[in-house]
Amino acid sequence: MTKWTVDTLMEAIIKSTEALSGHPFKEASKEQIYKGICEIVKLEVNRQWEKTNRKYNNKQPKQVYYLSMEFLIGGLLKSNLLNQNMLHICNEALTKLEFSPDEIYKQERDPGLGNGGLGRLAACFLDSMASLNYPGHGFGIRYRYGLFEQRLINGYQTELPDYWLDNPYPWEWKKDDEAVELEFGGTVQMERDNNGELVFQYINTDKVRAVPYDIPILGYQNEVVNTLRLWSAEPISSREQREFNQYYHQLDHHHSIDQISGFLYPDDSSEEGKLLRIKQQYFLVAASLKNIISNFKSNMKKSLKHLPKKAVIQINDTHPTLAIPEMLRLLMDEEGFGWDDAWEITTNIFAYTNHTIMSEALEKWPVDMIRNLLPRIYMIIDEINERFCQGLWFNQPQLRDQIPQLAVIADNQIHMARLAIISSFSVNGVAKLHTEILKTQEMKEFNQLFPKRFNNKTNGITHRRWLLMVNPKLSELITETISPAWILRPRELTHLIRHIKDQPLLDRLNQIKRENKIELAKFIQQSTGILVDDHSIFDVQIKRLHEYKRQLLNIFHVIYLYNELKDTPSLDITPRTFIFAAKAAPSYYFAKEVIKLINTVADIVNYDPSIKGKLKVVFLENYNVSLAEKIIPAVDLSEQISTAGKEASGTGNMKMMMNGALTIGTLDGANIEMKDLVNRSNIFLFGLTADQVQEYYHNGDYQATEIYQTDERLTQIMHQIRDGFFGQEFNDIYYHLLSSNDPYFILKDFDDYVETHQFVDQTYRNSNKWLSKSLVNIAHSGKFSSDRTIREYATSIWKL
Ligand code: 4GP
Repeated sequence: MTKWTVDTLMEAIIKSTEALSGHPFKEASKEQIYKGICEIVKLEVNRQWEKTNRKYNNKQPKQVYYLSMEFLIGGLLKSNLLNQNMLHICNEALTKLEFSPDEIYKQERDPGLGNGGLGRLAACFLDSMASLNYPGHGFGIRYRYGLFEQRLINGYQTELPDYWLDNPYPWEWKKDDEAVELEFGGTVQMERDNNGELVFQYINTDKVRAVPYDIPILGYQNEVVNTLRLWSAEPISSREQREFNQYYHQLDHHHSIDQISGFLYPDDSSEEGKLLRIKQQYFLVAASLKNIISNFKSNMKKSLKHLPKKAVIQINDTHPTLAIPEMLRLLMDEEGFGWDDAWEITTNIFAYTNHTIMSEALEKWPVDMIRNLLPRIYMIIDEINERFCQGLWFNQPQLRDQIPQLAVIADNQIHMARLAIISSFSVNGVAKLHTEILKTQEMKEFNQLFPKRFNNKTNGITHRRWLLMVNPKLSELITETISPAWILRPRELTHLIRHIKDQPLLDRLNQIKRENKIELAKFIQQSTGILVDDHSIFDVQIKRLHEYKRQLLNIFHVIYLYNELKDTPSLDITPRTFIFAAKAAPSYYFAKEVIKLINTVADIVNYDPSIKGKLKVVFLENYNVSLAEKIIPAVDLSEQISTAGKEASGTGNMKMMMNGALTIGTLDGANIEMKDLVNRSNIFLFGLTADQVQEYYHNGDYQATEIYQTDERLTQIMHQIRDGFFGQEFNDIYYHLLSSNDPYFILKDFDDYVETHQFVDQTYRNSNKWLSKSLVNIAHSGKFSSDRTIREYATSIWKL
C-alpha cells in the first residue's frame, strides 16, 4: 500500500521542484522536476532505511557482504518508484502535469560503474537480496569516471570520459564520520614483544582515507532498504601526516590518492595500469573489512572467532581476493590472533565466484608490485603459499609434479584465482556447464583436492527491473492472464503454458511486441537516422564486444544474406533488422575493427535500393543499462552465439527470453539450461558443442583455411572484407582469422548458423507458431529470476 494518491503526489512534486529550483513549477526544467521527485522518494526511503538498520542492529542476523569492483546499477528513480509502489501514481501525476514520464526519468544518468555481465549481476543480486528480505549489502568503489562513453565517429569506436558526477548524484549519502584510514607502501619491521611474540610494525607508509558513500537498495514493496557502500579515496587531513610529508611528496601523494577512485578499468592489459588496479583492489577490500569488523565489534561484543557466524563475504571474481590476506593481517597484527585461528576464521568467511575461464581475465600480479605496494600482505600471501605447497608435497605426493601449476606464487607472479580457491569455503561457477568446466578442466586438481568446495549457482536477473519495469504492457498482460502472483514468485509464470492455444492472448502478445518494436524503431531513427521496418524480425546482439562472443559470425551472416539478395533480388526472405550494441575495451584492436566492419557493412546495406529494405543493420552507440532497457522489450530474436564453452553464463539471454524473444544460440553457458526448460523445439540451436571445441583444441585437426576455401559463401565474404568491397579493407580481420586458425570457430560454425537462421525465417512466417514459442519462453523464464539464484546462495553457501 502507498499513502500517495495522484493528487497528493502532484502537489508534492510541484512543491519539491519549486523548493529545489527556486522557480515557479511552470518554469522548471525536466531535470529540476526529476530532482524534485527524487527528493520525495528519498524522504520515504530514509525512514525505511533507518528502520532496516535498526532491525539489523537489534536482531543481529548473519550479514552477507558482496565485494565487487563493479556495480552496474542503472537508473534508480524508476526502480525505486516501482519498489515503493509509486510508479503508476507518479506516471499519472506527471502525465496530468503534462509531462511524459519517460522524458523525466531520462534525466537520470546511469552510473557506469561496471564493464558488463559481472557488474550487472552484482546489481541484480542486491535487488534480490533486499526484495527477499536478506541482510545483504554491497561494497564497491565510487569511481569518479565510470566506463567510457562510446561515440561512433565515422563508424569507429571513440572513447569519451564518463564523468557521471558532473551533477550531484541524488541517490548517495556521504558518511564522513564512517571514513576509515588505510596504509600503502612503506616497510615492515618485525620485533618481539614482552612475551616473545613477533610484532609487525609498518613504517613510512602512505595513508589514505576511504570515505563511504551509501546508496540505498530497496526491496520490492517490503520496506527493506539495504546498503550499497561505495568508497571514495581522499587524502587524510591530520596534521601529523602533513608535517611528516615533504611538500612535493605530498602533492604527488595526493595525486595518486585521487587516482585510486578515479576511474573504472575497461581492462587491465596496460602495464602502467596494473599498479593502480592493485591499489584500487586493496583500497576496496581494506576499507570494507575494517567496516565489517568494526560493525561486528560494536554490535556483538564477542571475540572475532564468532565472525563467520555473523558475516559471510562473497567475492565477485578474483578482483577482491586481496581481502583474504587482508583479513589474516587484521586478525593477526591488529587483533592478536595466531596463524591457525586467523586462518580458521578467514577460510570460513570467504566464498568466491568465478565468472570466466578466459585466460586473460584470470588475474596474476607480479610479485614485485605486491611486495612494494603491500609489503605485509605479500608476506602473508607468501606464507599461505608456503603452507599450501608443503601440504601438497607431504600429503599429496601424486601432485608433486604439478605444484608449479597449483602454487599461489609461481613464475614470479601471484595467481589470484588459486589464492581465492584455497582460502575460500565455497567456489562457484555461474551456470551448469561453466561449473562443470571449472571442475573437470580449468580447476580440475583443485576440485580433486577440495571436492566439496565447488558448486554451481546459475545466474539470474531481477525480473522486477527486466520485465515489470521495462515492459509494463507485457507485465499487465501476464498479470491479467495468470494473476499477479508471478511478481513475487516468478516461477508462477509457468502457468502461462496453459494458454498456449489461447488465440486472443497470442494476438495481444503479438500486438505488444509490435508496439515495443515501434517504440524502438522511433528511437533508432532519432538516434541514428536509420529507418527500420517494424514488421521485420528484430534480430539483436547486445553485449560487450569480444571474439568469443562472435559478433563477427553475426555480421558474416548479414553479408551472406546481402550477397544472396544481390544475386537474386526477388529472393523471398523475411525482412530483418540486425541490431548491435557493444563496447570494446579501448586497447582491444580486433574488437574495434569488428565494430568498424559492422558499421561499414551497415552503410552499404542500409542504403542499397536494390535490396528493397529487406535488410537493415543498426549499431546503437554507448551500450549501457538504460539502452538495454529500451531494446530488450522489442527483441524478436536473441543472438547468444558464443563459441561453446567460452561464455560462462550470459544474462542478456535471460532478459530477452523473459521478454518473449526466441534465442538463436550455441550450447553454451545458460543457453543449455534454457534449452532444458523450453525444449529443443523452442530454441534455435546450432554449432559445435563445448566437447567438440575441446576435442579440436586437443587434436589440432581443425583447418580454418580449408573451410574458407571450400565454402564458396565464405570465400566470397572473406575476399569482400579483405578487398574493400564495402568501401574499406579489413585485412587484419581476414589475416587474423586465417593465421590464428580461427580459434573461435567462426568459419566452422558458419554453415550451421546460416541454416538455422533459415529455419528462424520459416518459423517467423507462421505467426502463431512463433508466438506460442515466445509464450513458452516467457513461461519458463521464471527460473532465471535472480531471486532463485539468491535463494540458492543464501541456503547453500551463505547459510542465512
Ligand atoms: C561475465 C561472463 O562473461 C558472463 O557469461 C556472465 O553471465 C557474467 O559474467 C555474470 O556471471 N564475466 C564478466 C567478466 O563480466 O568481467 O569476467
